[in-house]
Amino acid sequence: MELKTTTLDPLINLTRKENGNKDLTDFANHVTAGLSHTPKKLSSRYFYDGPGSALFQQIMELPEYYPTRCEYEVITENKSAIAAHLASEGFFHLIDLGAGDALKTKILLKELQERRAAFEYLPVDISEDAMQQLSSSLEKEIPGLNHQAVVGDYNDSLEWLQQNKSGRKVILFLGSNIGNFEHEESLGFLRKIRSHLEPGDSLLMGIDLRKDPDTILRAYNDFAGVTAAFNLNLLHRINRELGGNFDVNGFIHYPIYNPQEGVMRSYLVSKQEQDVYIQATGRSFHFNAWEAIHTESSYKYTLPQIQAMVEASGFTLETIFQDKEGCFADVIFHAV
Ligand code: AVI
Repeated sequence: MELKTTTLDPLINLTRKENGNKDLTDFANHVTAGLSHTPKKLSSRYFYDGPGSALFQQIMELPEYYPTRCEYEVITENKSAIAAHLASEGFFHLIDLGAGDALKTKILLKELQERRAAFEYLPVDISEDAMQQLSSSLEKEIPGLNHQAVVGDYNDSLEWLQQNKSGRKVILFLGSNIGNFEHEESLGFLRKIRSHLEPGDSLLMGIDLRKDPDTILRAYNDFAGVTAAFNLNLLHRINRELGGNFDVNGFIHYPIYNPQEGVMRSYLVSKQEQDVYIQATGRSFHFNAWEAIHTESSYKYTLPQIQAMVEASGFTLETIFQDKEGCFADVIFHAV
């Protein structure tokens, strides 16, 4: 097969500056709604500003954070079978949702390139820094790779891809990012992905599996306190971007795993009664002593749950790849 050699703009930014004020207004509205809600809540979507993304990189290197290592093993051990599946039907667009540093995807990219597969790599991420770094690292590490990075949220990027890229598509959704959606949202999101695909297109999704609750809890409560800093950064971000006066030391990171629901929930708990003023919202918010803000859910799945969720979204299961210990699964689905 021949490699496609079109010259592409290396980076497309769908979040350009003119959206800056809208993004800030959305953030301020989200904070007003979440801190007025009983019980208080904020979305983990807002974890990933510059400092938050850097902290997440550190989390992925922690000894306690097993998902990255387990998925790395799944992809390394099965790269040949996965690449054979992806490249079985000629040219395709490989769309990597939430690509970040693409550490695991690069294993597949190298394998695909060795097989001289015909494809174009389209990493998508909300962080422009991450996409710029990824573009330059791809040029050094995988010369000749046909790629174009897209900066944007999942929805805008899927729309852009539908309008600008025709032909077979394979979506990668690695790193158990699906776990950060509540169950109903994950169904809605997978249906949205499906609506941007044609029958015969594929989805390769990485999902963290249920396991010893202590192992899970440790992964979100690491000894070095990096996950605590990651969670607390949300309050720093509100201070920086919305003119908040959170005393961040007045809050603690508190993660707890529910083994019946298979969900890790993280909270920020106020150590004392306090009021916080946030300029961009024009309001103060009251916290009772030990009142908590729910900031993140990380769902862990069983294999039957994964199959049911994805089949309910218009896909059929093709193959499940797992690491030796059964910690993590990467699953290929076909759009029907
Ligand atoms: C991005 N996401 C899949 C991570 C997770 O495991 O839920 C985010 C994270 N939160 C705390 N540690 C890592």
